Amino acid sequence: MTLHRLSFLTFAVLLAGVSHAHEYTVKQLQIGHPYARPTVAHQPGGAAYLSIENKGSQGDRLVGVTSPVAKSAQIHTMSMEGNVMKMREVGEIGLPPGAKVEMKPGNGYHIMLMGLNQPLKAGEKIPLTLSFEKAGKTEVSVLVEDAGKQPGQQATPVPALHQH
Ligand SMILES: [Cu+2]
Repeated sequence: MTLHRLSFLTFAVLLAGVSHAHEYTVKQLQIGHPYARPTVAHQPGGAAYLSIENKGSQGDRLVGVTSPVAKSAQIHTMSMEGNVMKMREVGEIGLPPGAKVEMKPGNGYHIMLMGLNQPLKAGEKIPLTLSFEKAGKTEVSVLVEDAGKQPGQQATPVPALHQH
């Protein structure tokens, strides 16, 4: 009976893990809905997005990202300079207590996947490891989502506009 109960609980926890909430908690950090945009064949890079909220009283920093699907991953920021959208590598994102960073296509931070081993296809999940200065490393699952499914958002203009 104990075993039965345990396996039911495990199942329930697994279900919760794959439901639409798609959230992760690492110490005091809450990571929400990691997703990426599909890429076309021969497109050298893709972008991934997620939110990070620091619910604790101690500051932290996102200091690195890696993924087995890409040769390297970088933290980028994107902003308008005049009429030109420019991206640059920032290396880290500061997370003071109470901070909430929301990555999204078209503005602000994103995670750049450079040198993709294969195109990112809608519906797939790719692993991404986030390294935090204090909370340490954690792996999240990034869902590849079609931009068309979210009205009001346009396809990400990557990596044609990249300026390194
Ligand atoms: Cu970028």
